[in-house]
Amino acid sequence: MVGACKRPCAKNDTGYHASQIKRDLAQSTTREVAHGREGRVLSSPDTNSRMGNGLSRRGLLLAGGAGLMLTACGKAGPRPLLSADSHPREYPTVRAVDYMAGLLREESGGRLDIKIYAGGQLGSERDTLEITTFGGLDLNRVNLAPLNAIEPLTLIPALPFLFQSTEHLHATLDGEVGEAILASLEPHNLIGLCFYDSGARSFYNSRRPILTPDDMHGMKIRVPNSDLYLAMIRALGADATPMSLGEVYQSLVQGVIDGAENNWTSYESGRHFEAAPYYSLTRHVMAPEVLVMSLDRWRKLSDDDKTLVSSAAKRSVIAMREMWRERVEEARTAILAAGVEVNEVDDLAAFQARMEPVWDEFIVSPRQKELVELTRAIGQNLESRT
Ligand code: GTR
Repeated sequence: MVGACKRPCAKNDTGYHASQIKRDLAQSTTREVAHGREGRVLSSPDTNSRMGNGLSRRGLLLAGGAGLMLTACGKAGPRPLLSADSHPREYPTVRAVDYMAGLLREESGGRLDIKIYAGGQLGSERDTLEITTFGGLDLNRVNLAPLNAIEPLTLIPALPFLFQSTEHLHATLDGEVGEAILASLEPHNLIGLCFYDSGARSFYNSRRPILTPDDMHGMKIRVPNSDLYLAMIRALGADATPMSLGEVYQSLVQGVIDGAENNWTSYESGRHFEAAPYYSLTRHVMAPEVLVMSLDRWRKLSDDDKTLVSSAAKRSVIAMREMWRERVEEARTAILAAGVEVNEVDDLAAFQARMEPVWDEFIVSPRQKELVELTRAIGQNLESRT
């Protein structure tokens, strides 16, 4: 994987060299860039921000443009689908895409494969999504949060206290609502392949256990780059600070923020618990992860290969749910063993009441309302059966 270097070259903790990443991406096809056609992109103040390894997003896009020229000259051979993930190699989302790669290799006789850049080495989820919409990356596993800014239907599963259980979440995502959300990504140059579990998000901080919304008053809480998350935290009386996942640990250590919110697994995997040892189980959001493909790359697949890719993605969901359950248990055990003060929150209704206005603020279109109603009906149906 790592190319031979004559002089010291930039290498990050996941073992990839900048030069290797450039080579991989130079083989990717970015028709939009080469033709100067700009699809709708995610707004970002740092349009040319530098990623790990000293690469800029613009540099990556240009590298992709060079790849198109190689393809046009007929010199580029088959290459794996390039995929990004903000989590490290052993995280269930990365393992799920790896599992999908195994299915593709087997079922295509080695013609189709996936190469995963894990650990956020290609930049934040917002950065990699932008690259994917241009076709500079083929696949991208992200949370729904960074998609909130471009597609209003993705806000639905991130509504506070929408899902009553994992069963409710699965029944929703595996049916009409999930299909509608995945399909809504196509006008944004993305094919939604599948959803992965992400558990429930709860608050953690460096100051004190949170039992009531008032305990959060004035706390600086990191949120993903999504207006919905900003609104939820502000509704609780805290000070919301948007930043990418990769910046959270350092910001906690330096006291730039007091806390954040996430599931057991991210809290443990990012070592956030070391700097923020109070974890209060509000379980306020159950927004899933999503695996997307660039529309440009998708269109270049034959019909048979499209079927192989969709089917492998769907089957990776089943494997991922198992991996997820196990990994959550491991994370919980590690966190408790580290002496983190974990508390249940008895008065969840107080949090729910404060956050409820964001439903009306963000669910405004008839289609959003219809899908929210469907989601609630699924929950009621499940409840009446128990
Ligand atoms: C995690 C999720 C990541 C990222 C992260 C965050 O739960 O798996 O994709 O969205 O949360 O808070 O940024």
